[in-house]
Order: sequence, then C-alpha cells, then structure tokens
Amino acid sequence: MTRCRRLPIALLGLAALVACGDDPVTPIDARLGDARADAALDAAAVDAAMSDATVDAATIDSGALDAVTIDGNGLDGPTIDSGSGPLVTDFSPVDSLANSRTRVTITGAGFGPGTTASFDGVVGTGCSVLSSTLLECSAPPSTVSRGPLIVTTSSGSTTASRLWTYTGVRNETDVAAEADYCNLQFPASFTAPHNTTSPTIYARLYEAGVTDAPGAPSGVKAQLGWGNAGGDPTFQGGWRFADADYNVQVGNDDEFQGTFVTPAIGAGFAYTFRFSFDDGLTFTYCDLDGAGANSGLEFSSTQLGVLTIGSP
Ligand SMILES: [Ca+2]
Ligand SMILES: [Ca+2]
Ligand SMILES: [Ca+2]
Repeated sequence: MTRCRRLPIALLGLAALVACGDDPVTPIDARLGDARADAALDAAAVDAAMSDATVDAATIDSGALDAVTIDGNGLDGPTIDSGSGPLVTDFSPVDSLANSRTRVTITGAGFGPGTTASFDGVVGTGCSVLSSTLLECSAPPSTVSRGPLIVTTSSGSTTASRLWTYTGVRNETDVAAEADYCNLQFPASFTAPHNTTSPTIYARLYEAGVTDAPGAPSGVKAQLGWGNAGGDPTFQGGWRFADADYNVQVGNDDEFQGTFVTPAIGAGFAYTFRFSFDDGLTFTYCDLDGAGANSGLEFSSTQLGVLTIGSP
C-alpha cells in the first residue's frame, strides 16, 4: 500500500492532486469551484434573506406605527391610561368662556374623596365627588387656551383624551378672525316642553373668500347653543354649544342648521349660533339683526332666540 499524507490545501497548487490510498482523487480547482458555487448560492440566499428582512422590517414598522398611533396617542380610546390613575371617559361642557367660571361634569371610574381636576393647568375649584363615576368641578376664569383636562385621585392622575378649551370672543374686535357677518336666521322664538328636540334652527355666515363659493366652506366650525334667558354668551359661562351642520348656499352666505334638546328644568332660555375659524378656540357670536366685523354690525344679547318651555 502506498503511504501518503494529506497536505494542507494552502500548500498545494491549484492543479495538484492528492492521492491517498483508495480515496477518490478530486482536483482542487473542482473543489474550489464547488466552494465558489456554494458561496454564490449562499450569497443569493443572503440576498433573499435580506429582501425578506427588508419586507419583514417594513411590515413590522408599519404595524408598530399603527399601534403607536392608535394606542399611544389614545385617539380611539377613551383615555390615555397612566397606569394607576382613575378612568376618565368624558366631560361636559368641553369648553367655556375664558373669563367665566363654569361647572364641569366629569364621568369615569375610580373617583374618591379628594379627587380633583385641572383645566389646562388651572386647578379646578369646588370639586364634588358625587359618586365613584361622577365628579363635578368648576373651571376657574383663565386666558384663552386649549390643553389637557387631568383628573387626580389619591392613586394617580389621568389625562382625558379630549382637550379642554377656554374659548375667546371675536365680536367687536374687527380682526380678520372675526366673522364678517353672521345672523341667527330662523326661528326667532319657539315654545317646547322640557327634554324635547327643538325645531331646526338656522343661521347664516358670510366671510370674504371663505363662504362665497358654492357649497360648504372649509375651516369653519358652526355651533348652536343655549343658555339662560336674558343671558349673554359673550360674557357669561354656562352656555351649552354643540356642532351644527352646513345646509345650503344663499348668495354669498353659507347657511347652517341644528337642533338641541330643550333643558330638563327651567322656564325660559336664549339660543343662538356661533362660528369659529380656528377649530373652536375663538368664536364670533350671532344675533337676530346681524353680528360681525362688517360695518354697522354688533352683537346684542337682546337679539337672541327665545325658548319658552311649555306646550307649543
Ligand atoms: Ca373676518
Ligand atoms: Ca359657500
Ligand atoms: Ca346685532
């Protein structure tokens, strides 16, 4: 038998043969060729894997972003859960005149003795815990602003998902943000029982460059609200406003419409519309003989709609 020994590959030329006993003889360059093929395949596999990784990463990122958007910002959820604070589901009203003191009802769970609320950093006063799910606090007068409503219990704080707003009044400012013209159109008065839906109430708005074109304007918030008879929504808190809908184009004006449910107690109320061009931070209030920045117009609290509680 021929004696042989295997040499390290590094010591062999490419064409060298290694013969050992009865082992099959394979040219080194053939082996290297296989290695190159393997390497190429591996590279292809790596490329493929990297492609997959890219797709996977995109998929994961996309999913993660969705999750963050929905869960982290709490857009769909009732609250941003701080972990140990109470549950805050909603509050009403959602805004008040900055210069007024307004009683706010907050609903949720986990309220207890000493529970308080703050309104964009202004500590609520006269907080009253009516039950573990119902809290009332007054929002003290402040400046025009929008920010978090935070409820604090002995176990922690929770920020409501909806922001609190201290609203401002544009009437008689003659700044561009005051509506040029707005009018409580119809009806000027009506009679209805408690807890019933009002007839449809209409108002018109003119704002140069905003309402002229046919159809609903963009960037306009229209709201219908009510308060105590003889009250003035540009000075007194306690009015309740809710969004109204676009109705129809009338010349250069846009007409809006809305209804509200008449209050459960009380004999007489006032109502009117208000319009905002900054998503509800500041408003121009309307009356029956025209309000706004155009010449000769001013808001008058004696020119509001009149609701009388009774049989129509
Ligand atoms: Ca204007
Ligand atoms: Ca229009
Ligand atoms: Ca007027």
